Amino acid sequence: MTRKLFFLLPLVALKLNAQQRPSKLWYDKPAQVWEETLPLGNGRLGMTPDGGILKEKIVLNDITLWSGSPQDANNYEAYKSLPKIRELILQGKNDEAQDLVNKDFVCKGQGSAGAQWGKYQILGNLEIDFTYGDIKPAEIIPEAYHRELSLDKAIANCSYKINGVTYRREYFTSFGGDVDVIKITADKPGKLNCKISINRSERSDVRTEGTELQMYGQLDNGTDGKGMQYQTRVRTVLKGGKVLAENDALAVKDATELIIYVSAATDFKGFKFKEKTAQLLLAALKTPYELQRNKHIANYTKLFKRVSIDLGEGKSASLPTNKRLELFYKNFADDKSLPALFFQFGRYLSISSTRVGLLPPNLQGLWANQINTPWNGDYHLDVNVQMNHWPVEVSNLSELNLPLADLVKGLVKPGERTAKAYYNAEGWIAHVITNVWGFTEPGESASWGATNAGSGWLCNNLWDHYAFSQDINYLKSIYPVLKGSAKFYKSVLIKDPKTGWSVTSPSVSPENTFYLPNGKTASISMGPTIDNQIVRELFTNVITASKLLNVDAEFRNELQEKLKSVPPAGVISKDGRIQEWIEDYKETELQHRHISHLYGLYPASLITPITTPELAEAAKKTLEVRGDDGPSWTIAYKLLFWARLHDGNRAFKLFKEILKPTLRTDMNYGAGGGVYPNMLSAGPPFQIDGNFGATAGIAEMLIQSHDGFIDLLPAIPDSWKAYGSIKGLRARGNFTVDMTWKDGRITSYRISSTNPRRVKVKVNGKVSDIMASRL
Ligand code: FUC
Repeated sequence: MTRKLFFLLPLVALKLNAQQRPSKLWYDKPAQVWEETLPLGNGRLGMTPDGGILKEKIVLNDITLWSGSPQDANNYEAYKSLPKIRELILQGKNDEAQDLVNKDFVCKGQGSAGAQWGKYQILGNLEIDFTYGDIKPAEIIPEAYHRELSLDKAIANCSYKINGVTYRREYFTSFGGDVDVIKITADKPGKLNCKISINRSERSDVRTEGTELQMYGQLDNGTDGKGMQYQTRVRTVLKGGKVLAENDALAVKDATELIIYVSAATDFKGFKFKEKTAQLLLAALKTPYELQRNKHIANYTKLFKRVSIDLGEGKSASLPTNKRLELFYKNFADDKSLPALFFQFGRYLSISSTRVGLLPPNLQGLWANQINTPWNGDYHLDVNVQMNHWPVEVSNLSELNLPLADLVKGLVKPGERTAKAYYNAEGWIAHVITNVWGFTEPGESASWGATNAGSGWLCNNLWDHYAFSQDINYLKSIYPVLKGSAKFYKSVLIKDPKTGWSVTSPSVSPENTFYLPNGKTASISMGPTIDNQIVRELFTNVITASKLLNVDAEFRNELQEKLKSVPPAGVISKDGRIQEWIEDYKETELQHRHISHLYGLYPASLITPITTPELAEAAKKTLEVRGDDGPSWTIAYKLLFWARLHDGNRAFKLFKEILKPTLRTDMNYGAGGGVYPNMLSAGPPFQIDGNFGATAGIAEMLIQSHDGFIDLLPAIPDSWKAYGSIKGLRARGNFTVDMTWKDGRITSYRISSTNPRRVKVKVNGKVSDIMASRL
C-alpha cells in the first residue's frame, strides 16, 4: 500500500519553479585563457572552445589517452624489512622506520615521476582561423558578442556581428553520435571564410586525405617508446562555398554554414581506433544535424533532468557569469541562484566526464590542456578520486559510480601481488596513487607513498552505490573486491602493546607529518586514525554484505572477532581534537590540507552529532584549528564536514570560499583555492574534485541519510531559508526525495521509491515513520 504525503503546496508548483530558469554560464567576451573556456564532454570526448573571433582554439580530449604502460614496480623483497620497520615504530623510532621504508618499502623505479607511470594528456588543439572579407584583423570591431554554455542542453555557443553579418557557432560533444560537433553560420550568404587546422605539441603527425584532416600519434610507454596510439579525423559539411585541403589544413571559402565533425579514439584496451574514428565520422556525416543535436540533448537530459533545484533568484542573476562570481564573493545575498547553478554545473560535469563502461573522472575530469598535466592527471586515492564520486549518488546520477567500481576491480589482481610483496599478506591493497595501468605499489617516497588507506577508502565509494541503490546484483559483483580488501587489513593488523588495539603498520596519515617527542619529524606511523576508521567501516560493511548474500559465515565471524580490537572511531587529544595518529603527536603544519582523521565524519558515518556527540565536538575543534583555507578540494571537504556537523552557516561560509574568484594556475599545496571564471575549481591549478566536493556539499546541506533516517534540511544556511525547492535527490535505501520549504521549514515533501516501504524521516525537527510512495 502506498500513501501520498503532506502537502501544503502541490508538487506541480515545485516543478514549474525549478524549471523556469535556464541553467547557463555566459560571458560577453571570448576566453582569454583556458580557465575561461567552456568545458564540454560526453564521458569520453572533451572540448573546451574559447570562442575567439579571429582564432577559435578548441582543446580536444579523449579520456582514454594516457602515456605510460603497465609495470611491475613491486619490490618482492620488501616484506623482509617489515618486521624491522614495525619494531622501530613500536620503539618510537618512527624517523628510523621512515628511513627504512624509503630504502626498502617504496615502489621500484621512479614511480609517479617515471615515464612508465604515464600521464593523462591533451589530445590536441583544433584551431579555426577566420577572415572577414577585406577587413584587417586590427580593424575588426565585433558587436554584440555573447558566449554561453547551456547546462540544460550540454551545448555551448557564441555569436557576434561584424560588418553587418551575424556569426554564430554551436558546439557539442555528441552523447548520441560520440563525435565533436561544431556548427558555424553566417546570416548573409557566402560570408564564412576560415582555415581549420589541428595540432599537438609532440607525437603528432598531421595530414590531409582528400578533404579529411587527420592527426595520428603514438605516446611514450616509458619502455620502447611505442605506447598508446590515437587518431583524430576532421571533416566538414558546407552550405554554400567550398572546402579545399591546403598545407595540412582545410580552407573553407565563401560558405554560409559550416559543420565540423571531429572523430577521435585511442587504442586503449585494444580498441580498433582507426576503424572506430572512421565509423563514427561516417555515421555523423550521414545524420542530419538537427537529429544529431536532438539525440544528443535527449541522451544527456535523461540524466540531467532527474534533479531540479531552486534556491531563489537575486539581482545579479542576469549578469555574465564572471561578474556574478566576483559579486557573489562580495555579497552573496544578491545572487541566490548561483549556488543552485554551481550544483547543477557539478552534475553537468559528472555526466560529461565519465560514462558507464569507461573510465572515472581523473584529477581534471577529462579536461586537460597540456602534455604534462599537473600530478599526471591521474587518480589519487587519498581523497581526490573518491571526492569526484561523492555527488553522484545523492544527486541522482548513480550509474556514474560504476566506472570507478570497474577501475577498482582492475586493481585487485595487481593489488594482491603488492600485498604479498610488501606485507606477505592476503587480499589486495592499493596505496596512494593509481593510473589506468593498474598501479598499486606504494609511491616513491615514504612521506606520502606508504598510506594504507587507498584501497579501503575506495571500498567506501563502492559500498555507497549499494547503500543508495540497494542493487543486490551489484553488491554481488563488488563483494569479492570488498572481501579482498578486508582480508588484507585483517591479515596486516598488528597488536599495539600499549593499547591492545589491532592496527596497521607501517602507514601514513595521508601526506601529513608530525613531531616525535625527540623533536625529529616523521610521517610513518602505526594505526593512523584514518586507517582505524576505514578498517572499522569496511569490516562492518563486509559483515553486512556477507549476511545479505548469505556467504562466508566463517570469515564474517573472524571479522566480527577482529573488530573488537580495532580502535574506536576517534580518540580525543589533550587539547580536545580528534587525534590524527595513535599517539598525540603534533602535526608539523597545523593547517595541513588533508584532514584524513575526520574520514569517520565524512564520507563514513562513524562520527555523528547524534551517535557520538563528544567526537563530533572534537571534530569541530579539529576543523577550527585546521582553518578554512586550502586547495579547493580541502575547502569542499570542510564544507562537507560542517554540513555533517549540522552547521549550515559554517558550511555556507566554506561554499563562498570555494567560489573565490581566481586566475592562479601555479601548483598549490597551501591556502588559495577558488574558482575560475568558467566555474571550474582552482586548486590551483584546475582540479575537478573541488567542483564535485562542493556539489556533494550542497546536497549534504539539504539532505542526509546516514543516521538511520532521512533528514530533510539538516544543515540549511540562513541564506537559503526564505524559500526553496528541490526535486529528485536520492537517499540511502533507494529513496527519491522532493521537497519545498519556506522560512527554513519544510512545507511539502514526497519520498518515493521503486520499492515503496516504510522509512524514517526527520521533518522540521521531528522523526516519524512514514510509508514511501511509488516512484
Ligand atoms: C594530493 C593532495 C594535493 C593535490 C594532489 C592532486 O596529493 O595533497 O593537494 O590535490 O593530490
